[in-house]
Amino acid sequence: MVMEKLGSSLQDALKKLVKSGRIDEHTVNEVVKDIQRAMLQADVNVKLVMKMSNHIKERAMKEDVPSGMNPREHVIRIVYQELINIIGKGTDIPLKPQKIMMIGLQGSGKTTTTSKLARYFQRKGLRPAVICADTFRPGAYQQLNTLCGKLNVTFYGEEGNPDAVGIVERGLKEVEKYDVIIIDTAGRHSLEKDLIEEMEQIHAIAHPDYKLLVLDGAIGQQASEQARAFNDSIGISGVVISKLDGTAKGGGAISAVSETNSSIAFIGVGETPDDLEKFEPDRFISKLLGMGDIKGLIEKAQENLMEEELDMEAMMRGRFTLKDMYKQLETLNKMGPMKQIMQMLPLGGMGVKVPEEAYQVTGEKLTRYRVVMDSMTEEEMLNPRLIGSARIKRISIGSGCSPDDVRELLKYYKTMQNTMKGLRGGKFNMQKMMKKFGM
Ligand SMILES: Nc1nc2c(ncn2[C@@H]2O[C@H](COP(=O)(O)OP(=O)(O)O)[C@@H](O)[C@H]2O)c(=O)[nH]1
Ligand SMILES: [Mg+2]
Repeated sequence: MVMEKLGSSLQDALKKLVKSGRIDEHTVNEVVKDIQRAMLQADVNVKLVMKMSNHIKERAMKEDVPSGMNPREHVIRIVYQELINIIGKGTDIPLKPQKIMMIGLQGSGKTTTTSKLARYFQRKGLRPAVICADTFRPGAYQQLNTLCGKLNVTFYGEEGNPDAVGIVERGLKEVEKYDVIIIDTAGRHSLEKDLIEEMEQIHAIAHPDYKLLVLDGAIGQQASEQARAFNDSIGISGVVISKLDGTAKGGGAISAVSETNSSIAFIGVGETPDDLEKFEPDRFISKLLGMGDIKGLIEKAQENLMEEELDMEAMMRGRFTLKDMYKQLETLNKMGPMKQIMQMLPLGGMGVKVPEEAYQVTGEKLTRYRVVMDSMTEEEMLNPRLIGSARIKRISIGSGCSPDDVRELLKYYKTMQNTMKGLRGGKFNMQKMMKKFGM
């Protein structure tokens, strides 16, 4: 998927900043070049890429690094803000009675998205009805009728009647008692004049509250031209990018959104009626930057970490003892599965590679680790280097575990200690970090 591909190249670019501790023009240029390459490969429009990278360069060099932020965080924050500028905050389609008109070229995913939306509103407790105004594509009536039938959604259409405008007029009367009325329109292979005219007529009759343009995530630069034409004609109130589950690079659609000053409402991630995701810019960009799910992390962190904040700073200073690890494991275990938590931490964006073993502590192992550690002396907990084979034997007997269990724990401790070392340059403090990103 686009996000992962573009994301991993952006992460690589940002890693360069880790190596160089301060911001100099050369490093910024290097990073920006990498970002440009990543975005161009994802099909983002050249002009847009140039504009964005110039902004990043200018701001990174000119703006003072905010106090308490290191140069790398400073640049990450700028990249984050510039991406938000391009991708937009997203369009929120409210959960209330309304009319929605679907527009877009043939094959973009309008009909599929129509059924997904019907399902979406249905799940939220609103009663949807769908009108088929596609009189152009053979089988359009059947396709939508079948989809609606499966979902138990009310459907209006007139098979064989070519008069799309009349169908909409009659359909609206027929389903006026429903909460959300979705009108699926016809596409063409390209932007033909008669498509635009028909769309304008339907628009004039239906007075939709929202006009959602469906853009195929796989199309490249034509996306902008399409979006412009639709926008000039009836206006776009939101965009759905479809097919982001496949190999689509998405950059074309993102460019179109930026160019027409519209914003994304949903993304389509599959062919079934449930494969629709409400667009959330934070999540989308967090993914692009490899910073994990920032929002989700905040929520969890607020619930759990407030009361027992990990002394990350002390650990960063190099004092990461077995005692710290014990506390850390307990806190993290309270928060949820280790892997999930680790993935939410912005380690990737900070250039820290978390070894796979760090993820593999299950609740069961945690219990065993605790038993082992309970048989250690305070001195050993604070200075694990003291633990040689004689002590391993003693601890294993005392805890009823095998010497291998003790060794495994020590090995795990070493891994975690190294990870902490990697973080040290970053002065990592979750809450501070989130504040910096305006969370
Ligand atoms: N994988 C995937 N396929 C999609 C998605 N949205 C639509 N499609 C497929 O794209 C094709 C065209 O979709 P359709 O809704 O008929 O497009 P329309 O001509 O704009 O109405 C169909 O085969 C759909 O199953 C999506 O999000 N993911
Ligand atoms: Mg269709």
